[in-house]
Amino acid sequence: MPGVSSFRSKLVRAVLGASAGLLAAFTALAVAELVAGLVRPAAGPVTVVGGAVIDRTPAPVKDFAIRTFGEDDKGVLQLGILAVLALVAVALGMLGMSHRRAGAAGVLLFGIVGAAAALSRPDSTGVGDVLPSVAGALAGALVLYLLAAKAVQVPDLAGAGGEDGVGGWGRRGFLTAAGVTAVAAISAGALGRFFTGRQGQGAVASREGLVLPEPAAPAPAVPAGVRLKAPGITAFTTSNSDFYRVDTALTVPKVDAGTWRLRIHGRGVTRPRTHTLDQLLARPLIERDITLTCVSNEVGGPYIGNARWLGVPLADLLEEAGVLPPSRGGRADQLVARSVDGMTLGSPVEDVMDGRDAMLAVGMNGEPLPFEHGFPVRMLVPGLYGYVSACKWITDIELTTFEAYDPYWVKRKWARRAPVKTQSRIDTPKPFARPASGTVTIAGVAWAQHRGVTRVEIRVDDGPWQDADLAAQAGVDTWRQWSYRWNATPGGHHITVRATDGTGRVQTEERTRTIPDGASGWHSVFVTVT
Ligand SMILES: Nc1nc2c(c(=O)[nH]1)N[C@H]1C(S)=C(S)[C@@H](COP(=O)(O)O)O[C@H]1N2
Ligand SMILES: [Mo]
Repeated sequence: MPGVSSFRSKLVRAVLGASAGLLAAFTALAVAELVAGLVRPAAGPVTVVGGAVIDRTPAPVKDFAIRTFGEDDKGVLQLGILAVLALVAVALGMLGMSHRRAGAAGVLLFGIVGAAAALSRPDSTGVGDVLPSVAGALAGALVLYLLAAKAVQVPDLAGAGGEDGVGGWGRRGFLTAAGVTAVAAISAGALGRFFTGRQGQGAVASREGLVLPEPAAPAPAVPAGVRLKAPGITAFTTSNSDFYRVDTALTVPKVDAGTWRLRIHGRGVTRPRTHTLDQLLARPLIERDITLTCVSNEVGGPYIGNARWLGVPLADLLEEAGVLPPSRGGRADQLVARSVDGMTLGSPVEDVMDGRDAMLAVGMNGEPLPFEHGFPVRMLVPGLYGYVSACKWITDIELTTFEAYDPYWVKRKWARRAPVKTQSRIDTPKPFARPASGTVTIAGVAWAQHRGVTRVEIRVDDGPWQDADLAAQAGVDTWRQWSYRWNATPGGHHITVRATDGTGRVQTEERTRTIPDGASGWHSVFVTVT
């Protein structure tokens, strides 16, 4: 039956080719991981390709990813990269069955893509970044070449029939080669992970050993009544583990506090300086409750948190360096903060130096910053969205102008300047809840950082706006809880909220998208009272 046997041989060929391709790709990744672990943990293959993809993703798509996958967006991206890689590997493996050299060359080509991605990353330091991809690709190409050579000796392909003789050896030859490759690749990958982990341990130890000094200026006592008792309302202080996280880092930078440095330089800096962490900690520290918000937060969204931060007043450091704000004749209007992973964020020098509590934070809710939130030092400027102020893993501050330099997100069409827009959110009842009729507590938070919230109003359906009860105001830089006792009647109802900020301006009804400078509009939820 020639038809059956040729189908069988096609199937065997496909399976062998796919296996060879996948093993080659796996080996390439494992070897790259090993070399990255030895020379540069931040240049792991999936990390650099993922990073390059993130850099090139148009802002609306990135925004969509954050919205759809939330804080899982990076896991989804990594899975996506691995899936694409697997498909290409299968294709190259099949190609390798008939054209061994072409298959191997394809793997090498992929290595070049990885190397190019590594070089294009903003934190690239040159040749050390391409080594992992190049070494991985060489190993992968070699594996594909050798496995394809073994595979064609497998009986169903070599035409030796099902007899045991040569055919059995051919099959065993492929399986042995594949097994040895798999074990070697797994070992290389594990060793790479081990080296990467060991380098992170220095950073972990430096964080565990860090004792935060007492603040010279403790946070003002939080007035009684800042926290309302409404069930379901967002806590006034967000715990570190609940605090939202938004950044482009595929692997969280693990910075060793002992070797960390912050350089301050640029336009109008008459006394440029590089600070160590100990030098910063020896200065008088301030402690403040500050609410941080992401510009990608939709109306009613979760990307906001309020923590008690401990840090060095940034304006003082800048004054010492000779910097003047534009209003006092300074020549730089933009402060560009740069992180260890090459992210750049630009803030108005005027805002940083106008007396607000702009700081280089070292503590968050009584602990050293968690790695995810910027250990050892991050910047905060109350009143500005995170992407124009809150640089995590900061290592460099350059004074420049808005004219001269566009930071990362501005290059991607987000606004140069982005003060936080006045917003309010209904935390309870939840959308489509079915509360019983009678008294229903509507409650939530409102924020207008650095202007403060002075009024919150609730409207049910098309009824009149009614004043909500406000919690005490901790300060103009924090959000404010509110609640409203609603006499709920059976049926479907739309509940809408709006806030007024400290300048007397009512939150606008006009709906805008998050890009370019933050979402606006009123939050409303629909509930069915039973
Ligand atoms: N190094 C670095 N800092 C960064 C970012 C980043 O991607 N990289 N993202 C910024 C954005 S967009 C926001 S909203 C805040 C979020 O801070 P959090 O993750 O601690 O909540 O960090 C800012 N600082
Ligand atoms: Mo953000």
